[in-house]
Amino acid sequence: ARSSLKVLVTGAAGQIGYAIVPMIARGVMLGPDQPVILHLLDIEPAAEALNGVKMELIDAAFPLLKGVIATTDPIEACMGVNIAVMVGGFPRKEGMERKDVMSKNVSIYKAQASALEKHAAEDCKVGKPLNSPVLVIANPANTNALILKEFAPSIPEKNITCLTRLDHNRALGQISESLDVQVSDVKNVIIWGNHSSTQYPDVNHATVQTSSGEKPVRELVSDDKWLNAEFITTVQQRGAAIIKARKLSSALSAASAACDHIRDWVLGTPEGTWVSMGVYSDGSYGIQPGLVYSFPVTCKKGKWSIVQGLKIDEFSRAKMDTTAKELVEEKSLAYSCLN
Ligand code: NAX
Repeated sequence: ARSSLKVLVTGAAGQIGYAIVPMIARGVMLGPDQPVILHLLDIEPAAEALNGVKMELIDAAFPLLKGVIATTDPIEACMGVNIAVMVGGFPRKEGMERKDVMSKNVSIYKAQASALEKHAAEDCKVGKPLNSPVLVIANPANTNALILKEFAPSIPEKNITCLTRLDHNRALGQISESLDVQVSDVKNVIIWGNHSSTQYPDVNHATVQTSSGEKPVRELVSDDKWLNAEFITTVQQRGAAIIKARKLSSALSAASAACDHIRDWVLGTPEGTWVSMGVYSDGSYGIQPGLVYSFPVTCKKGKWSIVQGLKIDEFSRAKMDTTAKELVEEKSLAYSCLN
């Protein structure tokens, strides 16, 4: 039998936590043959609720779930983990300045970086046998991931990513709705940049599988105006639309996207398909190194690589630079909070 993988979920007593733990325990993240042990972390005020989640996991009698640790101690939570899903963070509350939220989260990610670095499984640090994924979901996701990377220098930068797959999936969903095609027939949209409203959802390379072969989305959607304006803002503003409708932020879609992100990273993307991931920039597409920026990537054997050579027009260039600029500002704000 395969040995269990230890999966850390921080913020596990929260909304996304509640949606993602059953997915992981059912094999949605790592496959139907991979046993898992869940390490759930939250903070003291949520300790009782966290224990309730643990009780429900026991009650669900998931065959793949070989153990649950529920704790408020980051060291215990990080001990020996192979995969880390960082959902815990400080939410923006009414009347709070951007800088205040940033400051709270930067200190959380700085502290958790050292807990992970010291206590995660060796393979999390050296990138074997999986690439031992660390996925940051909590906002500001890109900048939290950057801080985690900076304060966990022995974890390879390639192992630290942030979630923009939800935005990617939202873009697929919008194309599918608009063309009335199956979402599984749409592929290769791109989310560039920050997981914020400056992100750039790009359809210039996206295609749809039709009965007469693969067709560019640009060819099938006759309304350029929709693609260049409303489509983009709908994807950018989708999180706000969900909050307005549900009075709560996205949770099931975020949890599902997080499973997609890790699954594709560990098990590989299908031939000819790419996905969007927030990764440490290597300067590709003129995006300055030192930012966690969302790029199109393919994954193989636990390693992601940025899709190279895509043609970028002027319209895209401007939008890619705008979102990069916001990330530069977030980075300096984050550092000013640390000083
Ligand atoms: P909740 O507020 O329901 O849950 C967050 C949990 O984190 C709470 O239980 C809280 O006690 C815990 N927490 C706070 N500080 C912690 C710490 N230091 N260590 C461990 N746990 C801690 O939020 P939820 O709706 O689950 O969203 C979680 C995060 O995901 C938020 O930051 C949210 O903004 C972000 N999102 C990111 C998305 C993305 O695509 N990247 C989309 C969904 C979501 O909005």
